[in-house]
Amino acid sequence: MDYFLGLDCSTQSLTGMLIDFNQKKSVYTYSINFDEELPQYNTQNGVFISNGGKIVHSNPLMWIEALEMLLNNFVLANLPLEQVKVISGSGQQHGTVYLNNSFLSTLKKLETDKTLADQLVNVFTRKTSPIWMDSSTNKECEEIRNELGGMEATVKITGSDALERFSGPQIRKFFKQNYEGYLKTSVIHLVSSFLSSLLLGENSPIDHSDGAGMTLMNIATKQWDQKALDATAPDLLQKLPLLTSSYEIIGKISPYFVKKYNFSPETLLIPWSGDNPNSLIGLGLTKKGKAAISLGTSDTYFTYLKRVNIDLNGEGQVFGAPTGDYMGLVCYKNGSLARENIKNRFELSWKDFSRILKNTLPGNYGKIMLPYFFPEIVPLVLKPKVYRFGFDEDDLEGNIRAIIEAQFLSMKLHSEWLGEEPEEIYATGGASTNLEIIQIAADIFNANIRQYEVTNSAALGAALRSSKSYYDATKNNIDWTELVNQYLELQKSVVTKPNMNYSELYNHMLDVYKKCERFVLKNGEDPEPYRKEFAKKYFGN
Ligand code: XUL
Repeated sequence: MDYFLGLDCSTQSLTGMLIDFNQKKSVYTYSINFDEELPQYNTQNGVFISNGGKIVHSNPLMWIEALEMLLNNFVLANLPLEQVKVISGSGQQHGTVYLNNSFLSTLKKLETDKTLADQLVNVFTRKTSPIWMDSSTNKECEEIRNELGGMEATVKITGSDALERFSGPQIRKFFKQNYEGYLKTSVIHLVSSFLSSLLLGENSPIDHSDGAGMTLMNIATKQWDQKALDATAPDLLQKLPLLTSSYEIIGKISPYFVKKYNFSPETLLIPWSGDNPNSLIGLGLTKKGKAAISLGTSDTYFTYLKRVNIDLNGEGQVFGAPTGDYMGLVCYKNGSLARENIKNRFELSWKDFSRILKNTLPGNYGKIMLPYFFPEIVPLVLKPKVYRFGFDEDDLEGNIRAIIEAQFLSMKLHSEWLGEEPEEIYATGGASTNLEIIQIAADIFNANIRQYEVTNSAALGAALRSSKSYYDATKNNIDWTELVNQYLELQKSVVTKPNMNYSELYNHMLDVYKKCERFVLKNGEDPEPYRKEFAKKYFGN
C-alpha cells in the first residue's frame, strides 16, 4: 500500500489525513479542536486576542500537545503507521515561533516515556506566537517598507507589500520590544517549519511557498533577501532556517516517533508548507485558468500562476506554489468568525441561516454591508467597524444576506488584479459545504463552483505533495497535473451553477459596493445616490 500522511495545523484545529494513493482515497481523517480538547490553554477559536483585536497570538506548546493527541488517536484507530511512506503538513501561514539554543539539543535527545510538550516547555524565548490574525505591526510594516524603497519596491522584491500579518514585521516588533529575548533567540520558525522540525528531529527548512509570506524572501531568486533582512532586525540571517523547495526530501522521521508511534524508521519527510499553498495542490490547481475560494477562519481566493504577477496596489500576495511555480492570493480576516458573529447575534442555527439566504433576494433590496467585524486585511482596515448602507443592525434578513454578499463582492473586486475570469472555481473549507452560501458565490462570480466531498484540502494537499516526492524519488518523475488528476478525478464533487438572471444585477451591485468602500476608506464620493438607483432599478423601492 502507498500510504501518505498529511497534517494540517490551522487556526482552530489540527487535522491528520491518511491517504492510500493506490486506491486513490483517504483512509482516515481526524481533527483535534484546540478550544475543546485542550481547554487548559484558554484559547478562543484557537487564539488569544487583546488590544481591541489588534494583537492575536496562539500557543506553540498547544500545537505540540495536539500533535501527540492526534498521533495517539491514530494508534487507537489501529492505523498502519509503519507503512506510511512520506509525511508532510500544512500550517496557518505567517505565524512565528521563537526558540532558544536548547531547541535543537532537546529535539535530538527526546525520551519516549515523556511527552513532547513536557520536554519542550523550556525551548521558547517568546511563550506565545503572533499569528496571521495579528495586526499590531502597522508601524513595523511602515519601517520595513520605507527601508525597501516604498510599497512598489517591496512588492517587486518580496511578492507582497510589508503586511501586518507577515512574519518579518512580527519579528521586527519582537526585536524592538524585547531585545534581550531577540538576542536569546537562536532560531525563528514558521508554524509550518516548527512542526516539521519536531518530526525531523532537526531544524527543518522553510519551503519557498510559506517563506514568501514573510517579507524576507526574494520572490524571484527564492533566497533570503539581505536588504529585507537588514530592514527587519540585526543578524537575522543566522536565526532563520534554510529555504528549500516544497518537494525536497529533507530526511527521515525522528526516532522518537518511530519508538512511540510505530512509524517505520524509513519514513521520509518533505517540508511542511502553508495552508493555502497546500490547498492549491489539494484542489488540483496545478495549471493556469483555475481559481479557488477557501472559506475558513480566513477566507481566501487564490490562483495558480506560471510566473510572478504582482499586485502594485499592495493588496494581493504572490507566494511560491508547491509545484515550483507561483500562486496569487487575496486574504480576508472577516471569514467564518464574521459569519458566526451575525448568526450568533440573531441566535440562529446554520440551518436557519441557510434558509434565510435561500428565501431572500439577490441584491438584498440594495442593502450593503462593509463587514469589518475584525480588523481587515483587504482592504486594509485597522479599526474594526461594521458599516451598513440602507438598513440597520436589527434587520435580521438584511444582515444575513448582506454579510455573504459583501464577502464575495469584496473577493471579486479585490481579485481583479489576478486577471483571471475562471469558468470554474473550486471551493474548500468549512463553509464551502453550505450550498446557499456557495450559490451566492456562483452568482457573484458568474462561474461554476465545484466542491469536493473532502473539504480539508490543506491536509489532502500535504498528503498529495508527499506522494509526488515519493514517486519522483522511487519511480519516474510524474507530472503534477497528472498526479493530482489521478487522485481528484475519483473524488466525489458537486457543481453549483450561476443563475444567469442575476449576472447583470451583481455587476451593477459590485460597482455600488466599490463606491461604498471608497466612501468609507478613501473619502470617496457619497454612494447613496448610486445605491438608491440600484435599489430602484431592481426592486422598485
Ligand atoms: C494567508 C493567510 C491565512 C492563513 C490562515 O496569507 O494569512 O489564510 O494562512 O490559516
